Amino acid sequence: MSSSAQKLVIVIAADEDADRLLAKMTKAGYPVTKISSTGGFLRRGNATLLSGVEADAVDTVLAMVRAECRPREEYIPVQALPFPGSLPPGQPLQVRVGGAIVFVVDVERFEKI
Ligand code: 2BA
Repeated sequence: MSSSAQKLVIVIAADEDADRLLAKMTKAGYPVTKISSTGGFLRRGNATLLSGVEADAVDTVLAMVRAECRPREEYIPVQALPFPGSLPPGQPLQVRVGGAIVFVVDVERFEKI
């Protein structure tokens, strides 16, 4: 694999979506690593997937992300937040959950040692 054409796709997703995505990517032959992570705002467990792929495969991977990580809305009581004092009490907070946050970054060098 030539490192000049390689991209690192970083996907932060809900755990259950990430597991499906991981299975789909693996089945399609894309290498992927799952790291357990935690969102700073909700302090819920989520998952971070790392996948180093050729630049021309990025769109295919992103299509899989879109198919498996659909955004939805959830209403969270302010008291249930890990830092309830920072928001005024009142209506539950509407929060986007699911979906995915994706970063695509250039890989300067890739080595398998
Ligand atoms: P969390 O930080 O736990 O955020 C979960 C969801 O809560 C966010 O979904 C967003 O809908 C909402 N949210 C976050 N901060 C908020 C605020 N100050 N006020 C109201 N609602 C807020 P997403 O935006 O889809 O983010 C999902 C997870 O992706 C985040 O979990 C965090 O772990 C990660 N993430 C999002 N943007 C990131 C970034 N620029 N860099 C690194 N990680 C990021």
